[in-house]
Amino acid sequence: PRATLLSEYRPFSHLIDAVELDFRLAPNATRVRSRIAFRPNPAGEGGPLRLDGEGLTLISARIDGKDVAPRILPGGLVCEVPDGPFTWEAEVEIDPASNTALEGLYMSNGMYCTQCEAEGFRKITYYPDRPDVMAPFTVRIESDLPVLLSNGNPASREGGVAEWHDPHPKPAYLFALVAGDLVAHEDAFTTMEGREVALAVWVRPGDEGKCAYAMDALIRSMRWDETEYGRPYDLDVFNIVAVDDFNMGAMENKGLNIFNSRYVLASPETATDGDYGRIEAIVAHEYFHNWTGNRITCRDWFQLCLKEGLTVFRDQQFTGDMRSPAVKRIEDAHLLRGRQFREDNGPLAHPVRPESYVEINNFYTATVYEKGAELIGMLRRLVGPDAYRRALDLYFERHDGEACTIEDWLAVFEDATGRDLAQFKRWYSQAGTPRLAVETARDGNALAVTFRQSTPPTPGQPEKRPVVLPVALGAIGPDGTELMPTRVIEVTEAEQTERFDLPEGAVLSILRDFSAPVILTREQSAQDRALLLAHDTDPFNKWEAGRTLAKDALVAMITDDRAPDTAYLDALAPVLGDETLDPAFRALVLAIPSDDDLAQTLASAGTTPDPQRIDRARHALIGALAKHLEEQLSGLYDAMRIDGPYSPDAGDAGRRSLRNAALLLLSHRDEGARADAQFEAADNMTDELAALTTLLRIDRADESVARFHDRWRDDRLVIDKWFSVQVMHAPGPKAADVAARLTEHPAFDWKNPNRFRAVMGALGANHAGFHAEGGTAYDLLADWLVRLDPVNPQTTARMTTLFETWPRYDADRQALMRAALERIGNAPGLSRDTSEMVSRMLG
Ligand code: BAL
Ligand code: ZN
Repeated sequence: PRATLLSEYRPFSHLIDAVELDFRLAPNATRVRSRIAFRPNPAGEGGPLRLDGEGLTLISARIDGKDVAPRILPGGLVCEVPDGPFTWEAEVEIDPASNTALEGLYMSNGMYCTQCEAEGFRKITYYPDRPDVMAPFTVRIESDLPVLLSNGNPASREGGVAEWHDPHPKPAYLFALVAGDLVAHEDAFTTMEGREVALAVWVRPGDEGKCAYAMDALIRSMRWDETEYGRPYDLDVFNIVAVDDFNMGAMENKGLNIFNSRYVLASPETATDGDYGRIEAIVAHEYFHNWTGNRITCRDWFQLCLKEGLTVFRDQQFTGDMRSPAVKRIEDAHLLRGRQFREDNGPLAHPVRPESYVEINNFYTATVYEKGAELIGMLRRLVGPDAYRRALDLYFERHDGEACTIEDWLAVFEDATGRDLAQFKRWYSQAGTPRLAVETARDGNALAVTFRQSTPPTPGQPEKRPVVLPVALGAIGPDGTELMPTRVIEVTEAEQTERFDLPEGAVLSILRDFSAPVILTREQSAQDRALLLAHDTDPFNKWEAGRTLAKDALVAMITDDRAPDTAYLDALAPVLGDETLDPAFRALVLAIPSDDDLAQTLASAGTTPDPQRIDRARHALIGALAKHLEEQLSGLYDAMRIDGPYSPDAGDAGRRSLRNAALLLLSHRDEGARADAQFEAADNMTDELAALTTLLRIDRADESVARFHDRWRDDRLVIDKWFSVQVMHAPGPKAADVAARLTEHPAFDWKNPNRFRAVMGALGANHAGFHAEGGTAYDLLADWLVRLDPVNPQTTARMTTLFETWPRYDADRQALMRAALERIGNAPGLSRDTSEMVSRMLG
């Protein structure tokens, strides 16, 4: 199939003044009637009307009341139309019950629901399915199901017919419809403008007791967007619906957000602290899209980061405000390195604003989302918070109701601040992670710091130019006092030297708050790192110092068979014992870098990672840490215990995370005695699952695994966890067998994306298991992806990325991974989605 190119963008031939849709729902034969008021677009190029459509049976088509016979093509139709305004009417039939791809209108547990982003609306009716065509929608739904929902405000409800009207012009990808036997958890919100908004979270009967946290997160998001961005809500209702079968996390349809049920449903017994945190963040993310995505949308899908990068940045700010900004920043940087750096340093590297795609669903990536958010964060750091807010106000004022580009976004910043952003714009077009090497030279108290930036080549981009790097730095004295508070240097050249007046012994703390998404390389002694771990005033770099010490120790163990570095073990003790530090932060300091993280670190330093050696070294370090700190860990385990009812708040969650990090280490000393006891006594899923995971990690979990299943067999979201942890924490050589055995379990419903990911995603995440000798895990994953592709191309394509790291490994593993990819690539009738991914990975 032909690629779509950014350079070929042309406005659509027509504008739309109004859309009316009429649905008569039936599982295998839903009728959709459309009535669309078109008029010529003065900016368009004329010509016939071309509408997108896929898998539709056209029953009739009329223009201004007269039958017409459009030419049906693969992917749409073409019809001659009058020169002036006209009304298009069509009726089509579709088959939601057979729609396993979960795009367009489909069914999940007897309920009808939709997913239209990016190009699912064309599976519902013929339409210009592109984000720059915006229109107000009126929707009529006929069905005997009790709850009938669509976008906008309810207009009428009589018997089995409901009508909805959305006054805000929107692109088709924000259309949504839900019909089902659902129950609501209701609340209300009064906006800063005095609008009364009825709020509801709709779920399957039996789940209504698990909606309170999502509702609470929604209300806090609505308030936060008013106070922080001045953005009120703009309809009389806001509905959230939870769906079990869903490809993504959630979807921001106007006034009717549809969520994967795992990001809505929570109770203390069934959801972990991590689940609560993700629910809060995703509810906020989808709500924030109302302004950044819906009212101001994207001109074309190349501009996806315009709404996603900005909205991720906003949800990160929100979580930081609700919880701890320091902990949130560390978690986000960690996620960026784990997912986005991995993508950016492999065959799937692409710019934050790609310039070509075959299937746009393949570009909902960590680069577009998370690196896209980093670009917003850098802009804010460069212009300052006040100018950032002025620029955002101008953005909303200038572009409300429009479909925009990155050029529009940057122009707002240039106009609001007077800054020239021409060089900054390279961040949007240049793929790859910049390396920033730092060297220092001293002359008395004058410290010259030289920064050298370079970005390695990425597919299709052999040459790279310097980008703008805001580098936040400070300095700590040998006695631990701060000698230089944080200042931001703008590194714009390939090589640039800055001078500081700092006495002998001062230790620089560079890239504070992870101020730019780069790989920092710098020679620094273990002693200086330990000083920063003990005394840095910047929480990110304090954590980073410990992390770098851990990585250095591990790399020495992996490559030179060294013993664990006691300097690292000694440096940890005072931080763990510092009661002025947030327990959540201390838990992060105690976390050992993951296998994948180490593999990436080794690969970017030019060493081929050996998964078995990495796994052994990591285990050895954990054992050494547990032995060295046993008494302190045992004290922490007891001290962090919470008596009293479970609360998902950040304070309690932090205590649990430190306690459970200690539990994991202590299991190497007590043979799992504490974990066994905790597994039996836990009154919340965080502690129960942490205990089970700990037992799995020391390979003593058989009984607990069975008991967990018996306890939770009727809770689908908990059973997803049961599948996942067994594979994720299986000893490397056993992981593929465990996964294969679980795919034969009667509850392995492989057509459900959550369940499929619970097993296959976990296999990919078990580094030693996925890369175990012989390639059994590669083959198992490939077999399942070949099977899933005809059923659900989007999820299949997404999961092929588990192979994206193949170039890192030794020749044998490379050959096995490539062979697995080739086998997927050669599957007869392979989807466009998966075939694009495979060919990009094989190069
Ligand atoms: N727009 C797709 C889901 C999300 O990013 O919110
Ligand atoms: Zn989003």
